[in-house]
Amino acid sequence: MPANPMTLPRVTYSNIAEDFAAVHDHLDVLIPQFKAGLPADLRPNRIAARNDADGSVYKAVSPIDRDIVLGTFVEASPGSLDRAVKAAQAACPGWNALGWQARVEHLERVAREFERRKYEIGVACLLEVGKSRMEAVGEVEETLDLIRYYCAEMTANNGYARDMKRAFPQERTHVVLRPHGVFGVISPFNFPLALSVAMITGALVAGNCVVYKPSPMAGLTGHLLIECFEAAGIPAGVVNLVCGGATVGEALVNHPAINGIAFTGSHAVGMRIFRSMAARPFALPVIAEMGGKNPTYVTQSAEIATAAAGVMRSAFGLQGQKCSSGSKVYVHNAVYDDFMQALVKLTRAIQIGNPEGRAIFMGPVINREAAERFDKAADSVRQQGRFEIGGRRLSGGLFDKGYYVEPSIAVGLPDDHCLHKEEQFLPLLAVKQFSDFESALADGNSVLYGLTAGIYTRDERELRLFLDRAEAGVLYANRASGATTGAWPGIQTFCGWKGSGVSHKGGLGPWYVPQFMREQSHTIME
Ligand code: UN1
Repeated sequence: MPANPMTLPRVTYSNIAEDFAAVHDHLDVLIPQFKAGLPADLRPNRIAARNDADGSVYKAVSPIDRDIVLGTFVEASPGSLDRAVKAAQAACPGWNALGWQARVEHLERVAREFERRKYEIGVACLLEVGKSRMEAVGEVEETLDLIRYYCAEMTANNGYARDMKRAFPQERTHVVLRPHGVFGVISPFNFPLALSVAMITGALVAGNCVVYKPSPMAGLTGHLLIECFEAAGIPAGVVNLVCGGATVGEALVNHPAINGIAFTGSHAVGMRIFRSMAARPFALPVIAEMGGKNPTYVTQSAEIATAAAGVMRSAFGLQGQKCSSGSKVYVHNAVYDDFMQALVKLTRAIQIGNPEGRAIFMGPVINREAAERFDKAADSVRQQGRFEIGGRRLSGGLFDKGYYVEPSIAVGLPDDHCLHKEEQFLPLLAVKQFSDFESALADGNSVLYGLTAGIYTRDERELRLFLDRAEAGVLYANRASGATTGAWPGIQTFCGWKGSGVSHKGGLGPWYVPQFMREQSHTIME
């Protein structure tokens, strides 16, 4: 008798030592079932809970194997986008008038619907992004916790309303955070569930309505998410789905009736959005998380096995396609040989292949463009340094049907090499040796980004220096499950400093939801 999926152990990114055999058994049954049921017919956009097929049609295939067709989607036409914004605008007064308690109840129903379908949606994510089983199921659990955490924050803060002091006995003042109106939500392919739902939930629970544009590589999960919102009875128009690429995204950002944008993606696109929103007659909120070049420091006092495990998992988990990926490691001279030996051993043991399989840790990179970026970066490593391991694309069999690359560790690169300075979003790790920890920290800070950073040390002074000086919003010490990855709602917060964010408040944390609101003070003479 198959296990009840609701009683299976929860996968997070960090409980790696648990026994997930029962989860795997369930997925063994579910994956072929889901693939067999993938609809070949068109998935139109959803505007005010109705189909809208206006626009050009495109077919999406799995990065695992181009023969797996995920579905046929519609790149929203300008008219369709306009209808979506207007539908959201029309739904705003009613959604806001419900009050925050009713909105929380609605979103808790969404969470229950999502929970009911979580493994199916996790499988969709695995097929659509090429995530390993554990990354995909971890992401559905993270998504669930995100909805519940933001609802709990709304409740704990009494809807962000409070009474203020009285200047006179007959004068009372009340302060309240109120929604802006219509938020455009633009999300990336790499965490199509968690990042979409985080931004949508933040906007909705605060009382805004949403026009949601998933990544063009993530229309399937985008549709499944919207199904959950609709099945949970979210009123029509409160959340609308428009698929498409940069053209649709730009039209959304530039639509005159938009009141704010929540975006997760590249620094270049995030800053373009930020600047175009600032060019409006008055400033509108942009909540953006924009990638990272996340360093890890392995000091002389590090526990080597833990450090190697954490660095390997953060560099190569999800094929290095996380904004939290650890793509640069600074290793003290005295432990360099031991650390590299341990890291290369773990890297060599990584199983790459079809992530439908139980033991696969790395699947494909997302598309041809990513594979070509890999080739270009690898060529430049071979010219200016060398690979300790990896550096090649894989070919033969399934590898010819998707874009599979080796987990790769580069050494001996010049300081200004792109692997030291720029986000690659690929399984490429650059290693640097150091003798002076303070200089290494300064070097690790000398990048555009400031998202996550990690350290392995048993020295209190080094730990203190790291916590005081690392210029990033998410810091980890001595973690085997991930040197720089694996933040969880309500546990870590996820705040991009410098080029990694614009609002300086983090996702997953207590100051996220208020960013979707504006303050109003009510003073009334009695
Ligand atoms: C991302 O890295 O793109 O902390 C989003 C983590 C996950 C994912 C964050 N919560 O690794």
